[in-house]
Amino acid sequence: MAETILWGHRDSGHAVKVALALRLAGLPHRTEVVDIWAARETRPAAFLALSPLGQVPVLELDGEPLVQSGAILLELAQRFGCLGGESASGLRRGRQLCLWEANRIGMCLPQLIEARRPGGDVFPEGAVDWLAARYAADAAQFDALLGTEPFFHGQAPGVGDCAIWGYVRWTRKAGMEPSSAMARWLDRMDALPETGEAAAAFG
Ligand SMILES: N[C@@H](CCC(=O)N[C@@H](CS)C(=O)NCC(=O)O)C(=O)O
Repeated sequence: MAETILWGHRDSGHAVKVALALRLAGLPHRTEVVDIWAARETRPAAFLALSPLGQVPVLELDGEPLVQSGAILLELAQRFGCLGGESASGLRRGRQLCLWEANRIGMCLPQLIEARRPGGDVFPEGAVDWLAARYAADAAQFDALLGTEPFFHGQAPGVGDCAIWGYVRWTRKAGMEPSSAMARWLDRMDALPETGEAAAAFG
C-alpha cells in the first residue's frame, strides 16, 4: 500500500484540520511542508503535479491525490468509518457541517486573518466590515449548530469538529471575539492531545 502523505503548512487552517482528522482517526501518515507564502511556481514539482490549484492541503491516499479540505475529511470518514463515518446519520451530519464551514467560517475568518497580516492582500474598501458582519452571523449559527452537545458530532469529535476547528481556533487572530459557546468548545478541543499535535504537524 502506498504511503499516506499530507502536504500542508502550519499557517493553513485548511491543512491543519486534515492533520487533526488523521490524528484523531489514528491513521498513519507523514507530512510534507509546502511554503504557501512563496510564489506558486517555486513550490516542489512533485507537489504541483498533485495539486490542480497549487494549494494545500493535498492528501496522498492509496496513491491518489485528494484535494479540498472538506472533501478530504469526508473521504476519510466514509472510507475508514471514523469521525462520524461510523453511521449514515453521522456521515450526513459530517457533510452538513463541512459544507457549512466552507460556506461560512472558512470563507470569513481566513480572509479576516489575511486582511490583518503585515504585507497581506489589500482588500477593497468596506470588505473587512462586510466580513466582520458575516462573522457575527457565523458565530450565531455556530452556537445553534453546536446546541447543547460537547462536540458537533455529540459526545466525541468528528469531521465537522475538525473542519470548524481549523479556523475557529484563530478567531482572535482574525480580530473577532469567540461566542461563549465557541470558547467552551475550543477549551474542549484544546484538551484533546491531537489538536496540539495537529497544530505542530508542519513545524
Ligand atoms: N478550499 C480549499 C482552500 C485551500 C487554500 O486556500 N489553501 C491555501 C492555504 S490555507 C493555499 O494553499 N494558499 C497558497 C496559494 O493559494 O498559493 C480547501 O478547503 O482546501
